[in-house]
Amino acid sequence: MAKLKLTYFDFHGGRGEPARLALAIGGIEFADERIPLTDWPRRKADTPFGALPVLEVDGRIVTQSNGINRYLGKLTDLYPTDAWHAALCDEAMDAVEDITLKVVATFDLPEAQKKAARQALVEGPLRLYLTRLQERLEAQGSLYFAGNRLSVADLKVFVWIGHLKSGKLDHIPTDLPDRIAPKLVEHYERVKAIPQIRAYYAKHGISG
Ligand SMILES: N[C@@H](CCC(=O)N[C@@H](CS)C(=O)NCC(=O)O)C(=O)O
Repeated sequence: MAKLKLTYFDFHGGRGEPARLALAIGGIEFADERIPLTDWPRRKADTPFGALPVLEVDGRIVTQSNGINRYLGKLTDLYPTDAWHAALCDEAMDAVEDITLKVVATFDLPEAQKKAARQALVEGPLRLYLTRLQERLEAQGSLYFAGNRLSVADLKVFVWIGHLKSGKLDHIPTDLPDRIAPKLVEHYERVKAIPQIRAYYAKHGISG
């Protein structure tokens, strides 16, 4: 087995979290490097695109979270082998990327503008992505996004719904997913109940 090191920020969630969860589910050992935000300005220039996550495989590095998810999904049997199911898996992951970019664009706005921008997101894009992702899940039988079994797409959507529900995003009501996309919340709870995921968060001191 290749020697793996995953570098991401020292918080739970974000673009590095699905990769951590895939490795935990697959029971694959890896160096779990978590960079404090205070160290980031010093480390940023050492990364290929000035961003994280970065995956190191036997000394070689690769970036781009969804590509990393696919690579690790192949190592952990969490990426569909069927081409159509793989396309569905990619669709869900890329949709989460699209909406994430819209939310991230509000992070550094002055408070009044941030409030207005996030209220507009709640009424527009967030509502749309929640609705449409729920429809895509339902079209696959409501349990998983691709191939009727767990894949890295489920992990990516799980992390996104967790972020929306976390209360860390001011002006985005934490019950938005429950109101707009209850099937995605059921999916979130289903993924959260996976024994390796429970064990992973328990190991990191996160309960519930
Ligand atoms: N397209 C890249 C985006 C990576 C990205 O923007 N990562 C954020 C954290 S989620 C980051 O490193 N931000 C710090 C910065 O841009 O300085 C990916 O999917 O990996």
